[in-house]
Amino acid sequence: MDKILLWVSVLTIFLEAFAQTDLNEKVFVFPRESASDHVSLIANLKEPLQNFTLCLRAYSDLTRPYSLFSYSTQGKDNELLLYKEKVGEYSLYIGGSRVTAKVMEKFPVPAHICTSWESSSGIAEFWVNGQPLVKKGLKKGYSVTPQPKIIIGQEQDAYGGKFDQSQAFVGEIGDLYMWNSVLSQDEILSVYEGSPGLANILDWQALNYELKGYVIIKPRVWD
Ligand SMILES: *[C@@H]1O[C@H](CO)[C@@H](O)[C@H](O)[C@H]1NC(C)=O
Ligand SMILES: [Ca+2]
Repeated sequence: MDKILLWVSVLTIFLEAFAQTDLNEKVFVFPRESASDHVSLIANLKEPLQNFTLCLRAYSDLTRPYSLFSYSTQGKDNELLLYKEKVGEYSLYIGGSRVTAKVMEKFPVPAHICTSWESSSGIAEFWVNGQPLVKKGLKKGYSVTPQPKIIIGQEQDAYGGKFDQSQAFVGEIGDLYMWNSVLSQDEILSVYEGSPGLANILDWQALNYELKGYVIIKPRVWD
């Protein structure tokens, strides 16, 4: 019995390793509005998070609000959420609280977005196309709960579900990376220029994901 369990866990580790895909130069296309199409990202996150940086590229011609990155945990649906309120306005939720920052933005153009948060100061940063937005602060001293469901394309109002079509993403998303540290300005600029290095939570070049519904992988033809 123990031997069987051992083989099952070896096989699981093996399959998880194989499930990692290099999506360099590719995007997830969310081609229609729905309350179901999404991508589930699998991250190995077992410890509470005190610091993180999240970066991605997004191209959408939506003018209504939408979710860019939805991280929920048991009983905490807005544990970590990157949300676009409207053209030129981004929000970050941590532990259910929210900060918003504004930027001059053309529309519709692709954007490279990074956001970071540091528990010890509560400082949240946004970077859009390598430009820093005004720093804000929230949830000083908090730790982001681990064991998340991470979903791209929909906004979770429950652990892994309860999507709302009016918050769904329609467009293309690529180059998604997440680190368990706050990146410096130089590091953010390297990521923006396409040299992210190794990302230890989520790495677009070794991504473990599941496509659900109408989501298509295509080459990225913009930057
Ligand atoms: C988070 O960042 C602070 C510095 O801002 C550092 O002191 C602390 O050790 C970091 N925590 C972890 C778990 O890396
Ligand atoms: Ca929510």
